[in-house]
Amino acid sequence: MFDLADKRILVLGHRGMVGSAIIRRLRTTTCTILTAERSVADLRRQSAVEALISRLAPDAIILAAAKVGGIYANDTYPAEFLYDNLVMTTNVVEAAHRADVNRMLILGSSCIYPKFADQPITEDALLTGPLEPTNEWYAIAKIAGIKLAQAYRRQYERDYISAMPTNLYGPGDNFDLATSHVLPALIRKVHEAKVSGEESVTIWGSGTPKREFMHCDDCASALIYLLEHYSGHEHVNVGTGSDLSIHELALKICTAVGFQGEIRNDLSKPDGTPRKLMSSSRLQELGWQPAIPLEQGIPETYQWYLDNGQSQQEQNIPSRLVHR
Ligand code: GFB
Repeated sequence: MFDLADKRILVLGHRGMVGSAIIRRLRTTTCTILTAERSVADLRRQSAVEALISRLAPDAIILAAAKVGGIYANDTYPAEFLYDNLVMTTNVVEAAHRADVNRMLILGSSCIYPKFADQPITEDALLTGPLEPTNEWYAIAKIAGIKLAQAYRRQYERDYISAMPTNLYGPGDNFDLATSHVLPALIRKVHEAKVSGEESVTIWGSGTPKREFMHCDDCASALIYLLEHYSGHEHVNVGTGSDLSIHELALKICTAVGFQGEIRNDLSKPDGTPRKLMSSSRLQELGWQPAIPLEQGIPETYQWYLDNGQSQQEQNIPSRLVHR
């Protein structure tokens, strides 16, 4: 439906894990990839966003820029997670409309759904119950992204769509223990426990919550597929269709790292949502399937951490820590 050949595609958030994966995927096409450094355009400033989009005049925009983080960061910085994400999305959508950019893909998150939604979670579970308190701020901003796409589609006939990826991981992830998601955090913790000869590693919470994990390259592949093939009012879930408990994830990471110690639980830390397995049947019916299992993705991400993650820690790069 939307042929990428020779189109000008603006990727916002290209330095983050998902944005980088989107760039890798777009490089396999003949489109022209446009990006903007944060020093050139702070997406939280409307005039800067309007100037950027009218100057670049893209055919389509992928909005992958976001303030992201794990359960602790979401719970600790509610104002930033709400304000930054909300204002970036509203600025980009309005600026795109004003510049007559007719195609856009907005990224959201599986945390938009109610804390106790029926599993697997279908798209129509949106706004049917209370949100998980640790990430309701981020969730509200991401729900606003869905509604902005729908509102500009309805009032101005803009071909704007939104996609809701599940928990993502992969090369370029954030390994800072205070702000990261669970998978990179456990890679780092288990690696450090192994190197220092510890007898155990401690994971946050009970280990019983279940999560669905998707490699960022699978996510990028699905997102570009949607950009090419989907036009509609409804948002689309982007997941793998299977999940596992945090304890099971920790065991897989111990195997990949080669750590044989005990797994302990820090029950003072929150569990968050008990389960958020999404139904990705809408995406699969459109013709897309994931290709990277955890058994491949975890060792690959561990290798990336060994090659790059420790220097990321030393430099303490803020864009890696808080932007997708
Ligand atoms: O990945 P995570 O931080 O985010 O945590 P959410 C997932 C689960 O792993 C929680 C547990 O039950 C954590 O308590 N966990 C165990 C750990 N050990 C650790 C650890 O060392 N670090 C971390 N971070 N978790 C986020 C939302 O929720 O998911 C965001 O806050 C977003 O808004 C993102 O939606 C995808 O899956 O709970």
